[in-house]
Amino acid sequence: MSPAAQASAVRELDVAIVGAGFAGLYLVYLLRQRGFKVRAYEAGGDVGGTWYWNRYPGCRVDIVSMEYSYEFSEELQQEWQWSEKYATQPELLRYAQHVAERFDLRRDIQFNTRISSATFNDASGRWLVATDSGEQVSAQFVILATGILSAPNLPPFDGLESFTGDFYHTGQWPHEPVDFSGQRVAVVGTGSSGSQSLPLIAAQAEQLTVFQRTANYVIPAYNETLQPEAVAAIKRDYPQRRQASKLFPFAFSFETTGKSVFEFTPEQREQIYEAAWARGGLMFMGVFSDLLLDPAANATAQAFFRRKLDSIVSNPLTAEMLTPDFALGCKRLVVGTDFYETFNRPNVELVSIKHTPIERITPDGLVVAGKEYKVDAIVFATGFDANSGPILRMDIRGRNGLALRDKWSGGASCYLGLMPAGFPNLFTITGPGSPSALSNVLKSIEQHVDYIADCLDSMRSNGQRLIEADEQAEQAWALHVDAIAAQTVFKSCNSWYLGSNIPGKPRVISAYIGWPEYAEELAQIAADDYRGFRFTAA
Ligand code: N01
Repeated sequence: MSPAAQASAVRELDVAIVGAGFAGLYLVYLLRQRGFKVRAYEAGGDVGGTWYWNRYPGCRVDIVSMEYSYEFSEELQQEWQWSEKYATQPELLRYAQHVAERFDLRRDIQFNTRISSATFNDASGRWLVATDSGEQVSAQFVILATGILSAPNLPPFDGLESFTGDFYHTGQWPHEPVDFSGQRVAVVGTGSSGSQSLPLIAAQAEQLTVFQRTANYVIPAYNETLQPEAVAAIKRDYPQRRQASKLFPFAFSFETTGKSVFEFTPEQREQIYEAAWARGGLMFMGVFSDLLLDPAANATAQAFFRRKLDSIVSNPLTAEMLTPDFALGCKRLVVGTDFYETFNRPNVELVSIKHTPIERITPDGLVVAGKEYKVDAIVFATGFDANSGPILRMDIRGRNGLALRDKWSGGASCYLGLMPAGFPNLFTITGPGSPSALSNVLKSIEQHVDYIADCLDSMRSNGQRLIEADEQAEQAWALHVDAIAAQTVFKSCNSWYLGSNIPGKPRVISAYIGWPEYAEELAQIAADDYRGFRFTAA
């Protein structure tokens, strides 16, 4: 076939997968093993997703690596050696690359290829998927393994194009190391990316100015090198430990009293908080059973946090500025190292932009409240258009040409977080309305991929061609997801969980707070002949 004919030929697949991060890799592995003809399309130059793009200094995972890793292969989990409690981005990327090589996945992944559209053909019951280079793919199923945090958000700051220095977004970091030595650097944003990177930037740069809109809760990671004996102990009964971890809310293990704050005296509470602080990590917010449910309980954690912050930050005014003014846990806690200590350095300045936003960017720096801060480089740690963001950057059209953008104009919704009604045979992995970011996402990925693979198997053996979510089932699920969130602190502030970090985005909770019941419910739905889905025979 000539190159031109080759380019215009339509590739036929059983399953087109969008993305080759941790979800896409496991999809390629499992669906290929089950005999489906699959191909993954990946915008990046290699596997790894989040861990391919986010290469900023200090980038690492906030769930312990022995749990934030695949369990689908006992050989893999036995042979892979994590070196630290919380792996760094380079190690996580090497892990993804190892998985791709070990299971020979790359031959079914097309890199440097962005999917621009996917259109369902009502007559043929197949999807036509188009790449940014004009290639066309016909597939029975499309699975969006696009990740939760893969569409970087760079706010349209006035004058950015005039800036004469270098600027970076943490989620699109260069592949070569960036050297800030001798430079005046600005970091905009103090979520996980900003908070993880700024201690390292401060240690290198001549001057660091941090522009903070909302102070966040930063809990120490107390990262450490993993000891071989401790790793061996875990690996001795890894499968049982994995099972036990998945019975915890959020799908990873943590220490908790399992009781209300108010079952303890103030002195006992203080000791428990101290111990939780000394352990560090995300699940500080799980040390009492009601911290995420009861504002009064949460207030005790906030007060403890404020005392800690005051004891670390030497300038009281800076400590005041760094104090969050919302419920602990509402925005994702930041797991950091030396974050507060960094503000005691003489070369670090904190500028609050809470009431006086960045006015504009000039050739030499940033202007806030009429004052110009001159810098040589700007790091935008301004987050992501999460969850539905990467999905809606594609033009996806379902039954009768319905655009997903229109369907989701009031907020994203999928039945069980798996499939939007009106879009037959289109699945999402960790999609809107599934536990996604409010779980150990590696476990959520494996659960979704296993579930979808079983569903496709069942359709094949039952001679079914199409699966689609029932509109009413989807609406009922969305109400349920929202009702659960309304009982927690998660709707009490603005966060990317709600989409409220993106101007104009509908304020809808994107994650289902309900692991492990979620996995049990999905298993029951499958046992009830996939209740809430409709099938069409071949
Ligand atoms: O993004 P964020 P992130 N002007 O949205 C500010 C995961 N992650 O990349 O809070 C000025 O949390 C914004 O201010 P505000 C993790 O799940 C994990 O840091 O909207 N400022 C905020 O301070 C995490 O939660 C790790 O008022 C603006 C910051 O930018 C998620 O990714 C590491 C602004 C954005 O914070 C996202 O984290 C990194 C504007 N116009 C990321 N717009 C681990 O540790 C936004 N901001 C595993």
